Amino acid sequence: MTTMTTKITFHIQNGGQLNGQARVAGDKSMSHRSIMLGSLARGVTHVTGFLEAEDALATLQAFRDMGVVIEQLGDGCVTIHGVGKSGLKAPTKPLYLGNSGTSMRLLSGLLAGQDFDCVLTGDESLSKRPMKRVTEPLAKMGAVIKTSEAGTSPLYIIGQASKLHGIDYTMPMASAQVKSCLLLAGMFAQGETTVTEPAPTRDHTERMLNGFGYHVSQQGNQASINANGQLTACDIDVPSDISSAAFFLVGASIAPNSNVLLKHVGINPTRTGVIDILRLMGANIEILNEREVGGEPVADLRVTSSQLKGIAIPEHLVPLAIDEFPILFIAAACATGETTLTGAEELRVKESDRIQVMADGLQTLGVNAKATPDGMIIQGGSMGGGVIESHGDHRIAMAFAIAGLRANAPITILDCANVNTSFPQFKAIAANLGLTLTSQEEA
Ligand code: SPQ
Repeated sequence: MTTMTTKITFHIQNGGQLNGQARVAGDKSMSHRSIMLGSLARGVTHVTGFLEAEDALATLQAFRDMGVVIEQLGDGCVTIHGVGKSGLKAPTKPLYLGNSGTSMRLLSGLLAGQDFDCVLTGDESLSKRPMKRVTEPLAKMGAVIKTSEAGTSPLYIIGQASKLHGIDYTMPMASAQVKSCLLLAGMFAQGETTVTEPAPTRDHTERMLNGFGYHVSQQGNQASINANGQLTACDIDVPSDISSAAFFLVGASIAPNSNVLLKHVGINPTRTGVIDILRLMGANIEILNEREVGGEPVADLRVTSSQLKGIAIPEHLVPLAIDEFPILFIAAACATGETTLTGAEELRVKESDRIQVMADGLQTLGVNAKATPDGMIIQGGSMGGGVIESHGDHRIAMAFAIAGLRANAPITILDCANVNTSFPQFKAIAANLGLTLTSQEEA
């Protein structure tokens, strides 16, 4: 177990191929939501495939801090003894949410209408991320939340039990976190809350609420909810996270003589932009054994090596692949020709500025990559080695680890401890499939 102050450095021996099969970590978005909704349900919810990584565990701890009994039984099995919609208790200390934007933004909505006050805090990166996108629409619903002047956390939430009211809100950006935050607040508001999104975003909150028997109506780009429902405990099987699988979809595409089978991956259509983009680039990805598990589509994915080609990434795919751009930029660097990304300014406010940090890292490896305000232009070609600063962003660290498969010299990646926020088994699975990765830990 690493501590928050442990520094982890990855060393990647260049070259190699990926072969074999793997079941990657459970879906992070669904794991968060399973704890939130299971806690508010009546009865006992059993979760399998839960992501036991720092972000989802921060959500789990927050609910324990609010009096919910949650048992971790090992191997992704979690039992939640739901307390009902009005059963949460005031925490005795600030709720610490680590690196997790999803925890903070969804909890701000869920907690705005409680009969107690609370404080939400996070690590250095989370404390810099924009929270006005949730606090402003929540204020329109009657919520009282204090932030820093810049609109960042800590968030001081003054509970407004029975005082919230529904709103009709059109989001200025495509964000599943903002949508989910407002739907969760809407469960405690008088009247109807309707959220309109400018482009489709992940709909796990809507699907899971319906799975718990809480009606959310969805029409086109609108989702509506009111306070008249109750959540009834159910069993949840969390599939593998396509955002974690994406590292191997790209790895096996760019490394010669590779053939990887990724088992039980969530292929919700609001998450599969990475497959669509890679296929447009010429990747060989087969979707096998499609099935539905607990209201979410799941499949096995087979990927084999291919010569990728550069493309102009269609903007409508951007929100459907929003977390996969760090690894897609590596795919672009290995492709023939130019890849351009536009309409992705949201990447600048993730765990790091993923446009700038990836452009800097690619340039370190000798790739012609140019950051633009809302995306990147990458000329594919060869990649060298070097030392990469990941800025503590898990997806940057894992993306450059995979780049090692095609680099012509070793790559060292600094500040990799946060890989544990979303994919603690990354190193073991990557090594098992064929990546030569060693890590060094320092207190
Ligand atoms: O939780 P966090 O830190 O915001 O995680 C990220 C990630 O890369 O893991 C974003 F940095 O995923 C978000 C994602 O980008 C998870 C998420 C969700 O579960 O609802 C939605 C997306 O964020 P947004 O801002 O587009 O709503």
